[in-house]
Amino acid sequence: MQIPPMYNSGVTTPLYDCLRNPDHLPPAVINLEWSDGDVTVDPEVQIKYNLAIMHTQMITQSKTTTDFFGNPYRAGDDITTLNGAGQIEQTPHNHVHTWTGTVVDPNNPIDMGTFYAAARDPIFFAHHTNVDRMWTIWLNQLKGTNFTDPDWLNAYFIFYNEEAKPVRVKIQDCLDNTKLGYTYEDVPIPWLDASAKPKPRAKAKSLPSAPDPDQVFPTTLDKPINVIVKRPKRSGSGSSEEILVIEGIEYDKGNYVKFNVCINEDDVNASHPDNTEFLGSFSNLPHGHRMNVKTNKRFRISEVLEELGAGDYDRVLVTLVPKSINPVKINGIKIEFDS
Ligand SMILES: [Cu+2]
Repeated sequence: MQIPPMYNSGVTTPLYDCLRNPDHLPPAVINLEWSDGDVTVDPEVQIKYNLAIMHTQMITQSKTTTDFFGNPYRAGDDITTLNGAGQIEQTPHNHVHTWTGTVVDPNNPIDMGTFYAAARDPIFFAHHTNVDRMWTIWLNQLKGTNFTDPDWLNAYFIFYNEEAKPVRVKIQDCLDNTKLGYTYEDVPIPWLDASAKPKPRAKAKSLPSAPDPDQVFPTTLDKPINVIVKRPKRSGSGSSEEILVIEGIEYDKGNYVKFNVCINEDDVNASHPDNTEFLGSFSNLPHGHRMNVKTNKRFRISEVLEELGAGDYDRVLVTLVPKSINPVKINGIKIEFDS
């Protein structure tokens, strides 16, 4: 879980890029939930966290096609309202970018740490190939399915072919890597069984007091916020899962933004990605241009609450922990059933 040596042999290799965070060169182990200012932990501990993060993102939080890919974004939609990104697009994808290419000032990231310049670093292509490999694992081993919506299948991008001629490539032409002439090496997947575990506690205790979301939001997230959120009543024999929705997250997409989200956690300073209480994070990889945008972030929580021994609680404690200094406004938090 380090930058491979072939990318790091100084100026003797074209795969080297001097615009990487010098603190993150080998032997540093990547932090797949990296926030600017995180303290470094022992390599074995970081690897344990990373495996739990992968399990959470690829399995616990990626049950449906929309979980994995994100919500539809169609031609003509308002470009300032983002409907919600896919799970692995945020974590680990965004954090591999920022971990590799953010130095000192998260608002002035270099190469990998910023959207417009990421592909100047040759390691970008290895990173994105690995995201593609995760997609293949999710389809073939975890039995995920692609969208069948024609708007998605027929969406296209312009690339240049080997004769430097522009060609139109549709998404539906890229869905089977074997037809594109490549497969991924069949290697063990160490995160398949690495699920996060509840923190050891004497017994489930009652939740600490905290305000309702209506008393807190909208607000700027400049310090940790606790709210107690009511769970919706289940009608009939419905079995759809509960989704925690962080609503109306407003920020400037030119900025680095990150906050973590915990559930039924009474000590967020001691909450780590291998704890079930650590749900995950919201993050924005800085773009080259500025624009105020608004989006939502969704987390599956039914299984999480069962694991925490809180399956029959009628409310949950949700904590948002800012991990960046740029302004982020939150408009609400609610729990709804998966539709
Ligand atoms: Cu990327």
